[in-house]
Amino acid sequence: MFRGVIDLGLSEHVDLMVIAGDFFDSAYVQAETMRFAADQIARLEAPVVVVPGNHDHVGPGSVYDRMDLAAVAQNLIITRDPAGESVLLDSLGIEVWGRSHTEQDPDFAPLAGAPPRNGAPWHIGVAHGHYIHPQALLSGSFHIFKEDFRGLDFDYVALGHWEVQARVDGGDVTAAYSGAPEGMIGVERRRALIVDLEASGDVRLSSHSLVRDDRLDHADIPLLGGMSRDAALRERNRTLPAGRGTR
Ligand SMILES: [Mn+2]
Repeated sequence: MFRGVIDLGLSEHVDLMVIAGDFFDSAYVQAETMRFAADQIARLEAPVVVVPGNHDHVGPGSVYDRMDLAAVAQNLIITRDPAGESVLLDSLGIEVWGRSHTEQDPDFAPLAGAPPRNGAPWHIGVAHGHYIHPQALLSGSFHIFKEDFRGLDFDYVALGHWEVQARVDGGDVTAAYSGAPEGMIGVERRRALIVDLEASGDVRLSSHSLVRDDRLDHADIPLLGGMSRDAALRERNRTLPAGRGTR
């Protein structure tokens, strides 16, 4: 599937690839798998920015300390700063910002401290976390609430952590989970997202199957509405059995 993602990038002539975390499932993947990943990234011949998620976190025991992937794939940029880090791709007029996960922080807020744009025409955020929508309530960690998008100076937010592919309501900001190309049981798989940053300033997504001739336009990609923190807490307390859910 990853080979297919790179093939799609090549056939679509992408200028940049963003991987919004959980690129590797754990720090214990085989060296052969890491080498394969780096070889594939090197084929793209465009910058590839990885913002590590919880499965491929930075810090002690990081999978990225096992092997110098960027020595094989010189177009690979891995962010490392849990407080957030910007990567300027000057020739593209794009700046990418994201916070790298560590294993130590269950209260990690993926969009906290997002900076305003800093001169580059396009500003892309990367957020690895769990978007809270009416069916999601407060399960999982690394919550992203509707209000977390308010005031963000991003043209697009690339979301990671979910296997499903979906757009989410980011207010004025276009935001989506690409989903995991390999997917998981019960989740449609074998797709990747292409993001078009158009001269008009519009951001348009398209979803591409990696195994058949099948493309979904922006409006046909499922869209989930979000919840505020307060509404999610109220709803969770209402639906939990009496005596539980005191917060
Ligand atoms: Mn994750």
